[in-house]
Formats: sequence, structure tokens, C-alpha cells
Amino acid sequence: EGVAPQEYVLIKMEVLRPYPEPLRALEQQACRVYLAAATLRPETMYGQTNCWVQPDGEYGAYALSADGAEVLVMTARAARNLAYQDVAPEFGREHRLAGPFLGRELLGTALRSPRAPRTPIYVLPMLTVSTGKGTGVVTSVPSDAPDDYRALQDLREKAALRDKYGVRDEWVLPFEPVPIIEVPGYGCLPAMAACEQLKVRSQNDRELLARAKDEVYLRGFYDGRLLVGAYAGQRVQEVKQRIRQEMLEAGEALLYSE
Ligand code: A2H
Repeated sequence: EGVAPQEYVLIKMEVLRPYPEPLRALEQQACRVYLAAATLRPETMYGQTNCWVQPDGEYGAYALSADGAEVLVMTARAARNLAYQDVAPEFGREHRLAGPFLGRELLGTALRSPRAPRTPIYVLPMLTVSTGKGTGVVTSVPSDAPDDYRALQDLREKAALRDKYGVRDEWVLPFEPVPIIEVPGYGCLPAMAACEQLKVRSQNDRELLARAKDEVYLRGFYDGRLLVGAYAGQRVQEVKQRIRQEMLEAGEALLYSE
């Protein structure tokens, strides 16, 4: 318990021009800049509607390869861990190209994320994102993740919350959960079904969200069937590893453990 490392898939969400202020210096360079989102569910990337950061968290932009052709935005802690991993042995703190800056400075950044149903998607605030886990960047799949569903609904329903973080209507209002997996007993939007059943009202209802997450996660994995993509009709359990492998081989993702 607590000893086994957690392995995440990092999804490379490409930053589109114009770059946000803290990344501006990289805009004239030949490199590609990505936000690196840590996920355990790469097979859900067909349902991405946005990206989450911790508005008060600290991030930087780090060179992924010695030639500096690819740059990843994440926490310093994640960059340091990645520096010791085989995927990017030369990656590290000394290769920071921009930052530190706050998550709130990235809000509204437009991204192109692999397998997302639309482009661009936008960087938005989620108050419960931890900078002590993964990369501090999370991809949002509100169809299947209760945390994502509730945080997106909070922004969609609460104009005062949007105002507080300077979130524009057009970053949020056009984006609804996209059905990607059918789970018997929950339907095609399992996170929404679980949140409604348990009456989760806010992203800060931590206990209720943890319960919703446990239920949806197990059911989605064991009984879920994909509705979209090349493996539509197949069970999540049977194709999860293949989708993960395809994303890694296509350069859309990389592995990270901590
Ligand atoms: B998962 P574990 Cl569709 N702070 O990805 C808060 N949450 C974080 C995070 C951080 N710093 N880093 C990663 N996460 C989220 C997809 C997903 C996820 C779906 C369904 C369930 C699910 C889309 N969001 O996770 O504590 C990421 O959300 C349910 C556990 O390391 C990541 O996978 O076990 C998951 O939490 C990792 O959580």
C-alpha cells in the first residue's frame, strides 16, 4: 500500500497560437508546446471537452528532448520525476524554458488534444486539482469522470464563478459532455447519472464525488462498451491497452510514473 508506483499516461495537448503571456517567448521558436495531462483512462480521450489546471498552482515549460523540439508544461515536481525516467532521460529542471507561472495565467489557452471531438478546447480552473499528484494538468472527460462533470457544470451554471476566474462564456457554454462509453445501468453519460443519483451539487462535495467515482470507475471498466472511434462496440476492458499503445506509438502520449 502506497509503495507501488502509479503509472500515468501523459496526453500531449498542443498549445495553439496566440500563446498565453507566460509562454509568449516560445511562440517565435520552432518548438511545439504541449500541456501534459496525467490520466489513468486514455481510452476516454474521445470525450475531452477542456483541460483543468489548479489556478493557484505553479507550473513551468520544460524541454522534452535535447534538441528542444518539444516542450511540456507541468509542475516542477513532475518535470523532475520525468527527468529520471527512460522516456526522457535528459529532461529536467535545468531545461526549464519558461516559468514558473501560475495556473491562472493559462486559463483560456486554446489547445488541440489528441482524439478530442473538437478543436480547440480551453484551459479552465478546477479547484481540487492537486499540484502534488501527476503533472498538475488534468484532461476533462465529463461524460465519464464525476470530478470533471461537476467542475464543468459549476462553470456552466455559475456566472459568478466564471467571473471570478475571468472565464469567458465561449470557453465553457458550447461544451457539453459527449457520450463515448455505454455502461449498463448508467447509460451513455455515467458521470452525470452518478452525480444526479448522489445529488452532487459542487466540485467541493468531495465525499459524494469519491463515491460517484468509485462506482463509475469500476462499472465503466468492467461493463463499459465504447460508442466511438475505431473500437466502437467493443468492451473497454478488451481495448483499453490497445488504445493506450496506439497513442504512445503515435507520439500523442508518453508514460510517467511516480
Ligand atoms: B482521470 P489517482 Cl474519464 N489532481 O483521467 C486531481 N486529479 C487528477 C490529477 C491531479 N493533479 N491528476 C490526474 N487526476 C485525475 C480521466 C478520467 C480519470 C476518467 C475517469 C476517472 C478518472 C479524465 N479526467 O480518474 O488519484 C485524472 O482523471 C479516476 C480515479 O492517481 C486521473 O485519471 O488514482 C486520475 O485523477 C488519477 O487519479
